[in-house]
Amino acid sequence: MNDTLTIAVSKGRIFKDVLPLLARAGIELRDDPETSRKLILDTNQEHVKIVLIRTTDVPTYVQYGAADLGVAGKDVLLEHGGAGLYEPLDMEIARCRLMVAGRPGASAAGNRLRIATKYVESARRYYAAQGKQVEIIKLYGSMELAPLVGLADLIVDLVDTGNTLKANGLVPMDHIADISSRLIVNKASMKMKHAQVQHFIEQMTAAVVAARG
Ligand code: PRT
Ligand code: MG
Repeated sequence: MNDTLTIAVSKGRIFKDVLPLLARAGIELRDDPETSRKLILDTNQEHVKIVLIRTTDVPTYVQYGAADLGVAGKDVLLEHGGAGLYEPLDMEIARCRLMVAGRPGASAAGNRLRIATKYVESARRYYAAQGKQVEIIKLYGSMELAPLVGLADLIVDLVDTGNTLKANGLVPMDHIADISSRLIVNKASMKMKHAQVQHFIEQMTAAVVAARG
């Protein structure tokens, strides 16, 4: 088991974008994740396995060495804090922007702005850097609803096309960060499995460059 590289990836948009990069490195899945209920997927390379987990859990698995490597959105990494992890490569996939949004002309209903978000740490840092006192309300999804029902004045959320905001009568306001998915590596694995990990990072780097076209 110890010469196996375990790579943590979440289902959804990251997985879809990671598959072609793995394929360029000659790594193909043995199981079809659409039909299989397995959480540990074999690949055509005996020593490479993929574990499928929730996107917010990816840094945690890698931090504790339950996976040697992982692919996680920068949004998730900013919330996690990065303890126990190296972040050697921008995979340049699942790109979007972390933004402040609200109803046009939104202002504080009370004496402090109320911000609804899943990205509590990023929001806290952003407003602290601006010297603004805000109240942050943690949500787990559907942030767009919060300003419509008076739960918050503004939201901090990911924006790609902007269609979700638009459909809910919201407008993008301030840009907080550009987001893409990053390759992350457990710090102990980087030492103990150095040759294998380094080889994988080099393969992924070449795949990312090739994908630029
Ligand atoms: O959905 P699930 O509970 O499984 O988890 P998840 O939502 O975290 O997974 P997934 O696959 O949706 O997102 C994984 C990662 O993709 C995120 O952590 C980001 O790094 C990245 N990513 C890139 C995005 C988007 N683009 C994105 N547009 N993640 C979410 N969105 C959502 C956004 O939150 C908003 O609801 O899409 C909506 C906005 O999209 P537009 O195109 O309407 O602007
Ligand atoms: Mg989602």
